[in-house]
This record gives sequence, C-alpha cells and structure tokens, in this order.
Amino acid sequence: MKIVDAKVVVTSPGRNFVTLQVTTDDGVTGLGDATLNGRELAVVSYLRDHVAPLLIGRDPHRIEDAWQYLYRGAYWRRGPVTMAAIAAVDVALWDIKAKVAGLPLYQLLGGASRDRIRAYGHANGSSLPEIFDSVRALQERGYQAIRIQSGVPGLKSVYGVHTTTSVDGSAPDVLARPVVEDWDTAAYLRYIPRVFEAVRNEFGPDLPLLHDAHHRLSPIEAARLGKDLEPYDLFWLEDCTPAEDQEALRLVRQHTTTPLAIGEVFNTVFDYQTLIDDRLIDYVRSAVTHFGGVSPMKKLFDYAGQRGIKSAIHGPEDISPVGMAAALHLDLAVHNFGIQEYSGHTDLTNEVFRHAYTFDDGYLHPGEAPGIGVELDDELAAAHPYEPGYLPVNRLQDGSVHDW
Ligand code: CS2
Ligand code: MG
Repeated sequence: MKIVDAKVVVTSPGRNFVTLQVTTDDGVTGLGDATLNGRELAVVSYLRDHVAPLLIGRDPHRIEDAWQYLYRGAYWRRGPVTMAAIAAVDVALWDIKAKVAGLPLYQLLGGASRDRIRAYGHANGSSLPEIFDSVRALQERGYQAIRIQSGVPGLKSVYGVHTTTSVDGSAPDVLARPVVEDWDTAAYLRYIPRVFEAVRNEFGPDLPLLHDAHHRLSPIEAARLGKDLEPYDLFWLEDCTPAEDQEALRLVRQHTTTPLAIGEVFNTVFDYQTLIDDRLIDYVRSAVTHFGGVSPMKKLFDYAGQRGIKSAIHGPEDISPVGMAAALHLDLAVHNFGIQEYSGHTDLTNEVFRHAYTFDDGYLHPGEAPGIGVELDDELAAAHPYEPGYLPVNRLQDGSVHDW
C-alpha cells in the first residue's frame, strides 16, 4: 500500500479548521486535524510545502517511522506549528490503518477500558445570574461536570466570557487585528472565590466544578487562588500560571490541595517532564492536534499514569471534529482517563465533518465506525473558505500586554 496524495483542506464553517487528507493507492483515505487557532496558515504551509511532498510513495502502515522521520528528520523540532503538522499525519495514518483493519481506532489502542467518556462543558457569565443560567443550560444538555468562567467587576472583556468588545477602542475587525481584552489580577483574585461560593450555594457540593486561570497568575498569586478555592472543592484549577515555567507549579503545590491541570499549550513530553516526575500536576491537558498525534499522546498518558496523573484532553471548539474524534478513541482506551473537555461544534461544522462520535447524558463515545469515524464533505468545506482570525490580546490597566 502506498500514499498517493496528501491534501491540506482549509475550511471556515464559522471558524477556521485545517485538515490533512491522505489517500492511498487502494483509495483508502485518512484525516488528521492541524488547526492552530490564530496561526492556521503557518501550519498549512508547513504541511503543504514541507511535509506533504515527503509522504508520497510512503507505506501508510509505517506510522511510528513516519512520526520519527518528520520529528527527527526536520532537525528543527518541537513547537506548536511543527507538532500540529506531525499530528495531522499521525492521525491520518492511524485512521487509514484502522479502516484497513475494519476496526474503530480504539480497538488498535488496546480496546475499551471503559464504556463511556465523561465530558465537561463551559459555563460563563458577567454576573452570578448569568452564570447560574449558563450552568442550568449545560445541565439540561446533560453535562455532569462544568467549567465556570466569570467576568470581573470593573473589567470590560475577559477570557471565557463571550464578548467581542475591544477595550482599546479599535474596531474589533477580526479580519485585521486581535480583539483587545482587559485584565486586573487583584480584582480577579478578590472576586473569583466569591463566584465559586455562590455557585456551590446554588448547585450544592457534588457538582464537579472546574476553572481555567488561563496562564494569568504569578506563582504566589496562583497559590493564593488555589488556597482560597479549597472550600469549594474544585475538580481542578487549570493553567494557573504561564505553563512553560514548570518550576512555578512547585510553589503552588506547596500551598494548596486544589487539583492542578496544565498543558494545552504543550506539544512534547519534555514540556511536562518536571511536572510529571515531581507530581506537580494532576491532569495533563494537551490536545492530540497540538501534541504530535495519537502516537505521542498514548506514550504521554502511559508516562503520566506511572505517577497517578490522569488524562484531560483539550477539547474546545477550535479543535476540529477530526481532532475530537481522535481524542475520544484514546479516552476510551487508556486506563488513566480523567475527563474530556467538550465544547461541541456548530451544526454547519458537524455537516462539514460528519462524525460517528456521540454525546449523550454528559458522556461521549467515539462510535464503532472503522478508523476515527469522521468523513469530510469536500464540497461543503470548499464553500466556506479561510477567514483571517486572531485570538484576543490582553492588556493591563496601564496598557502593558499580559497573558490572555
Ligand atoms: C481554553 C481554550 O478550553 C480551554 O481550556 O484554554 O479555549 C483556549 O482558550 C483556546 O483553545 C485557544 O485557542
Ligand atoms: Mg484552558
């Protein structure tokens, strides 16, 4: 069996997605997600100009060799662009291998370790009543674990609370520049514990609650927040500090028992080394799409599992249904599964990417279709071309840039 074509499909059914479509001489196709939110075209070029030509003629069954060839053979390694491109190849080849075997991918990863996959969804609001309504709406959709993101009094536009207000007065023209959001750590640290106290009073002690600090705190600020949230028994506090400073988590860990999750911006196991070896975190958060694919994610979960650390694959709406499907096959198979983030996608996106996975009563399942279980509607994808779009930029009250 040989690879005869490797096509990069860019489509924007409401937001941009980059998909690699690999085709063999037997006519079997495999899909891989290569979406890097706000920097999509960098990955398109990496794949189209530097990787796809190297795939033609290769045996698609040699997945590990392809991975090592693209990782070590490039000389320049790691980073989100490189690893998103490699991930797309890895997942597309696993898709092909499983299709040829006539099995859903999870069966090639050791078979099912569980019957279903617990998901968490995103609740948010600028006020407590809005947050409460958002939690109830998710509960009506079946979610049984919920992330809470809140506005902060005095701030106009904050991560995780849907708004398109640009606070620097610039027209939030997503075609030309990022929306500017504002931030004030002191105001946030005073307010967030009160939000979780109110949510616990409203919804009781048992509902698993999560919160994403989104890289914004210093180590001591994160330690303080972790401690202040302990009475509200969070499932986890995510990205409490800028993730690349692994040592920062050591100080946080010394001050709080609030479980810690980190890693959605990580793209190789080396980003986690101290965090896993010294048990500084409780959940690893990488996405299949940004970590080089299914092959390295399985190795990461095996390594993390030796220290009691669990999986929590990144699953917001900017991970395409292809990336989500690959995640679900891993979630079903690995033993140290923690939880799966699932924002879901628009109806149009689900028409472009027809998938076998299901979400019912708060749980996901990848389905039994051969491969990863996703089919790309080429015609519908072509009808929604790329639109330039950026992630917001955060500025403090004095105008300086801060982590978003
Ligand atoms: C967030 C993401 O879901 C999360 O945990 O951190 O939504 C993140 O903001 C986006 O993926 C960035 O593209
Ligand atoms: Mg996050």
